[in-house]
Amino acid sequence: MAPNIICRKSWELKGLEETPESAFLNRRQLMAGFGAATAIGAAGGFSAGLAQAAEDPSAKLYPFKRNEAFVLDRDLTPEDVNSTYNNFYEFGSHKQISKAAQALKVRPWTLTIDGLVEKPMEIGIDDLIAKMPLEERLYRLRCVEAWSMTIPWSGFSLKSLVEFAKPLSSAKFVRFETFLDKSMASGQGQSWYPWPYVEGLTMAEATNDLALMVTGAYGKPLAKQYGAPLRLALPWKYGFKSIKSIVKISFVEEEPKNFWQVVGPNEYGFYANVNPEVNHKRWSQATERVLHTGKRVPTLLYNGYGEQVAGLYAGMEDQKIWY
Ligand SMILES: Nc1nc2c(c(=O)[nH]1)N[C@H]1C(S)=C(S)[C@@H](COP(=O)(O)O)O[C@H]1N2
Ligand SMILES: [Mo]
Repeated sequence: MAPNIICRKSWELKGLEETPESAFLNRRQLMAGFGAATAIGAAGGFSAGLAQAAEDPSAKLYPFKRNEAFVLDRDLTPEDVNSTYNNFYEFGSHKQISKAAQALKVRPWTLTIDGLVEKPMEIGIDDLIAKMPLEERLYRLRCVEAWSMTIPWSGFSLKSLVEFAKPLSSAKFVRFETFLDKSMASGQGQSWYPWPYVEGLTMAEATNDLALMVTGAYGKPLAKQYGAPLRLALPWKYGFKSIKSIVKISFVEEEPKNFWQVVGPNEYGFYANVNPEVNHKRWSQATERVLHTGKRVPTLLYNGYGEQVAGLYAGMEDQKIWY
């Protein structure tokens, strides 16, 4: 096992409290980030962004029909809790970014599909939505910082988008990229981060039924702070894999380096599957704080989705697949 994976029991760990993804940053960077956090945090509105849905041209398509195959063991996180506690570093390295995120311009929005595909293309978000099989699913989200939510997402399977893209057999991975525009997203002015945000999946992961491309939540188009107009939801992986505000999907041969791997090379691996037995360097992953109750509950292997995804990792137990 890699030296950074420590398997001490949770009660031996000092810092059970969650720490932001950015906690490894050096003091100078933290101080700079702090100034911005205070300024934006003070302006954060309680229900910022919830009204925006009405102006969205795709609003008339909602709500999507719920896929009853996805059931939860806990209540949904209320919308006002979810919409005011977000990780979206493009708009600040703290949770109160909902107000700042309203600067995100979600139309026109073009998705580029390129790399190892039959024919690279660009497609407008509304044209794409019109071609995809739309559904609603209730999913958990487990952040690596040890808090969790439960969310009614609207969208379509990533599998259906992969089929639409017609990748070549030489494609081994899918690479996702977020927009890049620091005039719109002040966080992208923080030069120590490797913008734009990038994520990746193996082809097998991308075509697993659980991988969801998200266009909406709570029965309407995505509020901007959730990563409008197109994000991923990968409920068996830590939240940072669920990349927001996607502008490009590339089919590639090599394993993409994701944002957090570049920022903290000894911390965040490519797979980042939820595993309560593999502690983070500075805190336990054995339990999670349910955001809307404040209660700690046990974290489950693959965040409870083992039945659907464990097969993807058969034979990989000895590899460093979590971190
Ligand atoms: N582009 C981008 N995508 C991102 C992030 C980000 O900072 N930028 N944060 C990630 C993290 S750490 C988490 S936990 C989830 C949070 O999603 P939510 O704010 O909708 O709960 O988004 C993920 N996707
Ligand atoms: Mo996260």
